[in-house]
Amino acid sequence: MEIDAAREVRTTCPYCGVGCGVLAKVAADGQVSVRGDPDHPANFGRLCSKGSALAETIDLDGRLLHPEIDGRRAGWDEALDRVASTFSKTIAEHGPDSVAFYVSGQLLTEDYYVANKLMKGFVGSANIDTNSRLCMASSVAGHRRAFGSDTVPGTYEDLELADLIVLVGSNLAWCHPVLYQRIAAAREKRPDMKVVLVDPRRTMTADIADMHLAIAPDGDVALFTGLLAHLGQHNAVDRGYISAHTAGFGQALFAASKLDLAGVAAATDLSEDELTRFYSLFAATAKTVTVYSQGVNQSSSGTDKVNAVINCHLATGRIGKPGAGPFSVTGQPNAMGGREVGGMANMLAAHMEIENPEHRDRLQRFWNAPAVAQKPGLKAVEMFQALADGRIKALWIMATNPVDSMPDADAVEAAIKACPFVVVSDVLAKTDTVRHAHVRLPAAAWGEKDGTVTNSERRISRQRAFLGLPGEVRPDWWIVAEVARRMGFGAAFSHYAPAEIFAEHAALSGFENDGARDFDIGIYAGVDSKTYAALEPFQWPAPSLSTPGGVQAGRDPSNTRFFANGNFYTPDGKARFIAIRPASDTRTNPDYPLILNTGRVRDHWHTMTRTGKSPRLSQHIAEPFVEIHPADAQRYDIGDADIVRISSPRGEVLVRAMITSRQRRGSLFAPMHWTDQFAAKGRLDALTASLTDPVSGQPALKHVAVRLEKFAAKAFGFAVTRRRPEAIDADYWAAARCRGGWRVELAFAAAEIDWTGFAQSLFGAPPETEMLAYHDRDAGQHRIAAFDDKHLAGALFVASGPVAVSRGWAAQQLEEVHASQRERFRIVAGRAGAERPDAGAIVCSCFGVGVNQIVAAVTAGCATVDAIGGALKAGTNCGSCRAEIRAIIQVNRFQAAE
Ligand SMILES: Nc1nc2c(c(=O)[nH]1)N[C@H]1C(S)=C(S)[C@@H](COP(=O)(O)OP(=O)(O)OC[C@H]3O[C@@H](n4cnc5c(=O)[nH]c(N)nc54)[C@H](O)[C@@H]3O)O[C@H]1N2
Ligand SMILES: Nc1nc2c(c(=O)[nH]1)N[C@H]1C(S)=C(S)[C@@H](COP(=O)(O)OP(=O)(O)OC[C@H]3O[C@@H](n4cnc5c(=O)[nH]c(N)nc54)[C@H](O)[C@@H]3O)O[C@H]1N2
Ligand code: SF4
Ligand SMILES: [Mo]
Repeated sequence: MEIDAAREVRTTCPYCGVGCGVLAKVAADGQVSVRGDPDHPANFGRLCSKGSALAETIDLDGRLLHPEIDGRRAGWDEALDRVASTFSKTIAEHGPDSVAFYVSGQLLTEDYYVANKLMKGFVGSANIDTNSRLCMASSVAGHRRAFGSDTVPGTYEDLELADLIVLVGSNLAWCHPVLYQRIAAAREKRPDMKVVLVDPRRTMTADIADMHLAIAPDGDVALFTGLLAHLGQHNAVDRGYISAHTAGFGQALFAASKLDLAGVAAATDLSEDELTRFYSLFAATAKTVTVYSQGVNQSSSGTDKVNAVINCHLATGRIGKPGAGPFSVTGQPNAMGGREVGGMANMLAAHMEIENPEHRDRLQRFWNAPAVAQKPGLKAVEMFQALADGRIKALWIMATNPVDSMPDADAVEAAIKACPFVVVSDVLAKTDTVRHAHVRLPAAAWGEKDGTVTNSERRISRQRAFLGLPGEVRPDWWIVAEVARRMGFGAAFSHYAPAEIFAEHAALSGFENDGARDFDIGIYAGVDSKTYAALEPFQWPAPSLSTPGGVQAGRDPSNTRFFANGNFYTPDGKARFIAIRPASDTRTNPDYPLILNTGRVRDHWHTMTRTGKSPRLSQHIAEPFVEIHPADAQRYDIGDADIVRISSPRGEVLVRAMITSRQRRGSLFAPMHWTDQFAAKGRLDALTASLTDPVSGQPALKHVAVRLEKFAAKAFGFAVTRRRPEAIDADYWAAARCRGGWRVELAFAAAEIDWTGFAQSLFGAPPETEMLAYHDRDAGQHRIAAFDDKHLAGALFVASGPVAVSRGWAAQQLEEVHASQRERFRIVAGRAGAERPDAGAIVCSCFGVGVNQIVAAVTAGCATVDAIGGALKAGTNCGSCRAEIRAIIQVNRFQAAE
């Protein structure tokens, strides 16, 4: 492909479901730069910290550039033949349900469409499921129960038009930062706008909340059934909407009335006063949007939570109207696109239903398919169980890392290892999953591939290539189509390119769609490559104007919201209330007395395969940690920065303790990001259970019973090293990129160690390397530095407690010239870096401003986020850190006043 170096290419961010437009440019020297697309309707030019750092994540370091079979390099022909012949043979011997695909919301729609078509139309099994099962399944199931279709009714604009935003189980400030910023900006213009946050812990999102309801884990069903009862009791429902457009209100209200306010208070651990204030606010505010995410979906009652929320919006008629509606925000860049193509095991393409014989028949005719799947396939958790017990004999994993992200991950890893044939398509050569693949297929990465993604508001945007394909990498759609061709399905998979696949997908959405299916982009059925190349972001529905769906009764074609006037996708066109009764749920027991909640941090993405490459993003939080309430810390004799072991019946992790009253008592929170590539024992999903929601099959990743204990470390260490360390011989370690190399946190159960030998191996330093050392054995203090000529190859600092050396200073030494022996000695001298103030943990990734610098500026009189920006520039670029800066100002001004 021809890439025009001087031009800015309009593409879309590959991280979260906000789906921000990005302008990417390759300079003459090959340097890539990115900025927000001012014309994209998701972000209007904004980017968060992850989006801003995209250019740091696209180097070829660690990339898988050639196909491999059993660990040796192979040609494409051989690799594709091996995949096709093994799948064909397995299907011939054991039937179509003996094979499976496990795919991802990070595939582009075109990739996803082809993979789903191969499995559900040509292999004849529905054993294709996706990491969206861990992410969006409960929302999908809740939508389908209520609306008869998987429809997100609203748009981003509603967040700006609302008078009340209720955020449920969503850490928007860190996980959908640009939406958070849009809300923050709207709130500045209209200070009357209210925000309520429902989250067991006080996250950074609480910064814009007028009310934070620190709900008991999984108290949400009780909270929202209580709200429905309150709306009924206080005559705050929309009788007209209920009778014209819904069914089942009476039963739902009856079920809700079983729990009185005291019962709700007990189930949610909120006071009756808090509940009444929230309920009254909701009842009184017509323009209310309820935004929800993984605190809702990833639960054993996830689908009920979704319907409990939707019930309240149906009861008040607040749906599909400007500034009003339930709003499930999607996680991955193409979670929504995956749902459109039917990437889940219980759906067909184009929002058709696998249980519906007419839909199966329609798909069969459209694809001219030999074997349309007749029944739902295995959902993710079931799929890996079937792998473990040998029912699945060949598995193809694309664009996801289940050894790190599936619940009960050690068992998942064992199942993958035991499977006779595992294919992984990935962009990296080494991940915890790729290492177990028999065949490794090198996929094109962001910046190299072309296609479309759909964001949380149903907006379809192009991802466009601005880099050539390195090595032998190929786009995912090409890889799947080539395998399909070699399995004998050539006619249906040849002459493909992204534009043609998109046109086919659009045509299917409009095929025999008389308005009975919500997903319809039939207007693009005939799209050619030129139009596709220039495609502007658009929202669905976008039916062909010649179909009845194009002028569907009751829907204004210029309005892309759904359901303001009913017209639900149920047989009678009415939405369904779901009668829900909250169930009590005690998971803890004397052996595992604490509840572990899991999720995300601001600057890392999932299993860190991309954000882990960026020094900027790796400095915000550089190691795995667990948030512990001070009372629990005291109970288990844990001090701040201690190393702790968290265990469940399935596995254990070692992480750093972070003691904070933002956490609920009895609960812990730890991030999901760390893997074997970045830490000794940080794979959090080794702890989680395969317990799933009975309707959606989504695992309860936010509520796991665990035990906590201090890891008896005798020695702690911190190191910087220019080379990436290999095989670190320490009980605890966590490695993170910094500008000159790597920084490593360490802890050891033994105090007597040959520290010089350890340092040498950690730095990967040849024996002739000059080593300077300082040892104080009585105090347990050791400092060792290695130089090759004037440059620091590595420095190790060991102490009997958590090491106090300035991380920023130490990392910087890797980039400096140490010309004289005196300068080299300074690294191991008494107070390393003491003359340079430690910036502290990095808060502002864009300008590298640390917490200590911000505290100093607050002490010097800066009282607002803007004042800090003026003094230090922090928070003035992407703005993702503004909530944290505000929190630092609040705490420190409060302390100064004490
Ligand atoms: N920085 C960053 N952003 C991301 C991602 C990332 O990896 N990093 N991933 C993307 C993806 S795929 C997704 S799915 C989204 C996820 O986005 P979010 O859902 O916002 O993120 P999480 O941190 O998983 O969980 C959200 C919150 O749910 C809370 N919670 C836990 N249990 C409960 C409960 O019982 N009730 C309620 N009400 N809340 C509860 C947690 O305390 C947590 O703060 O983020 C997307 N954006
Ligand atoms: N405990 C706990 N576990 C969780 C969650 C949680 O909150 N708590 N959240 C869950 C959720 S919501 C999600 S979405 C999952 C995410 O979990 P995963 O999907 O496992 O995480 P990623 O790191 O995004 O994995 C993407 C993989 O695809 C590769 N890749 C990137 N681009 C491409 C491409 O274009 N083509 C191909 N073929 N490969 C590519 C990357 O290198 C990486 O290996 O984790 C789930 N697991
Ligand atoms: S909010 Fe950030 S991560 Fe999400 S799409 Fe926008 S720039 Fe990317
Ligand atoms: Mo997700």
